[in-house]
Amino acid sequence: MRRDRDRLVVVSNRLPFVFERDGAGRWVGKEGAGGLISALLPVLSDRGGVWIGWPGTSESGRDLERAVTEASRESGYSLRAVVLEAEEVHNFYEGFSNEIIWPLFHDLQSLCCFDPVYWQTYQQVNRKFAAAVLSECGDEDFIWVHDYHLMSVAAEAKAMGCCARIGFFLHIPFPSPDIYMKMPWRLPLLQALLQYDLIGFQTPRDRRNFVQCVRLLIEDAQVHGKGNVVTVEHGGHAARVASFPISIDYNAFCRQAESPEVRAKAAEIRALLPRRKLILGVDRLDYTKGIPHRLQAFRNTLDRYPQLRERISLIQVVVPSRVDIPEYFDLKMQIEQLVGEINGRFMRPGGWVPVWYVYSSLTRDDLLAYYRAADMALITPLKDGMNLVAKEYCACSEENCSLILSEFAGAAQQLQRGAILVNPYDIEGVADAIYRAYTLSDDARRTRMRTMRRAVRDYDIFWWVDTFLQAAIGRDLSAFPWPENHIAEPIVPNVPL
Ligand code: GDG
Repeated sequence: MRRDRDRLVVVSNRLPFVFERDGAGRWVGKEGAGGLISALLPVLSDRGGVWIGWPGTSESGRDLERAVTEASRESGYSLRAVVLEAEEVHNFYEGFSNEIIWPLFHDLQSLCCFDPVYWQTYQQVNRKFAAAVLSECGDEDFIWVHDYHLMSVAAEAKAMGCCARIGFFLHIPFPSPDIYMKMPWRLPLLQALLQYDLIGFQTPRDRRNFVQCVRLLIEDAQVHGKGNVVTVEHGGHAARVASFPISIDYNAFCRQAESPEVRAKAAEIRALLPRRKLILGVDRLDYTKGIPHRLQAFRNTLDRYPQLRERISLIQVVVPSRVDIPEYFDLKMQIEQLVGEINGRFMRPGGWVPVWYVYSSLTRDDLLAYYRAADMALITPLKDGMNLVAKEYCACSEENCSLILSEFAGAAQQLQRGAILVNPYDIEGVADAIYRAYTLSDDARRTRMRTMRRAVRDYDIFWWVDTFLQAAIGRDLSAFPWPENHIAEPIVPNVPL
């Protein structure tokens, strides 16, 4: 279908609405609240646009179609649902996406299940998304595909005759060649990615890993340029490759954190846990987040720094996710066993509880109240594309607070001059970092937090959207204001200020 304006067509695995049945059994859609949605909304309403994605259920029918149409009307942009059969959801989403790409790209290859059926279904489902793209957009539109579920959409769409420009952003890390090589379908997947016109990664490390894989696997690929933006030519097609660190709506987070509701809730938390420093961890239940390692590090702090007993408490929020899958259920058991063990060993009856464990998803106000109440955040994923919780903490906390951050989170690249960087596998190193954050002077904490806030404020989610779209239209980005530290490599842990 041809249109007369160059609209933005966003493609992601899930639509930005959650569809659920109401009390009367009718489907209703509720708009999600993520940063990506709020950043893309102005562009979608200004240029006009479509969001293509799976509605999150393998049921179909008139009532669901009606709910999608109503959601479109409410949102101000069109929604196009891609219907998936239950078996497709199993093999494409749970299988290829979450049992292969998710663990492999987070360097956890031993958790991968390389079932050939998963790959076949992945291609089939990517073809379905490509068909939806083709029927929705014209040659002048720009198509922006998101994340690891949809790496083959451009290849499939171009094979069907699509001439529009297509960009892709990978929200998770891209692994080093040693790890990527384990993928049985490493070559066709890389070739498919190169069909995009623009390929965006979170960090220079991810971009460099990708380019190294291309050089190793595709002999005749030509790589031009240096610095953050390079061009890969292969088979008569040129793909631009760059890194664009995603961020948050900094001002919106600051505003909400200052609201009377959030302040009151934060005061309540502090009143419940008085006379100690509060350390906060907030993670979705996932094996990449390093929650057991973190609890072991906290236990190690209490062991090796007994003077901190009764002076610190860890608030660990775990947001439920995929507990029907054995690995996730086992992880939950492991976390709860460690929490029980630490509390059983160190707790003072009627008094101090070392670990406050919250297994629940939170309202935005409650989440921000934890950010505001905590004296330090302990964010130690084993690997993470970016980690927005780290940036949100910087926007919402008081100024004299500290961030202890895994050097394997994408956010470490930008926050390295303010955060205390740690190797999450190094239990004693993380324990020492907790002690260091505890003993840091007020001045040092403020200076570090100000540095991090500037980095998050100056390169927020709107900068991210704008820069990606500028790159997509071929703008010369060499003079672009890239974040400080974004080009410099490698990360130098704990640079003194
Ligand atoms: C991918 C990449 C990359 C969490 N719990 C609650 C809640 N949250 C919100 C946080 C934050 C978001 O969810 C989680 O942010 P992550 O950065 O961990 O991202 P994911 O969406 O899981 O994953 C990641 C990201 O994409 C963006 O590119 O950073 O590396 O894996 O915004 O605030 N929000 C509320 N209640 C909760 O309980 N309201």
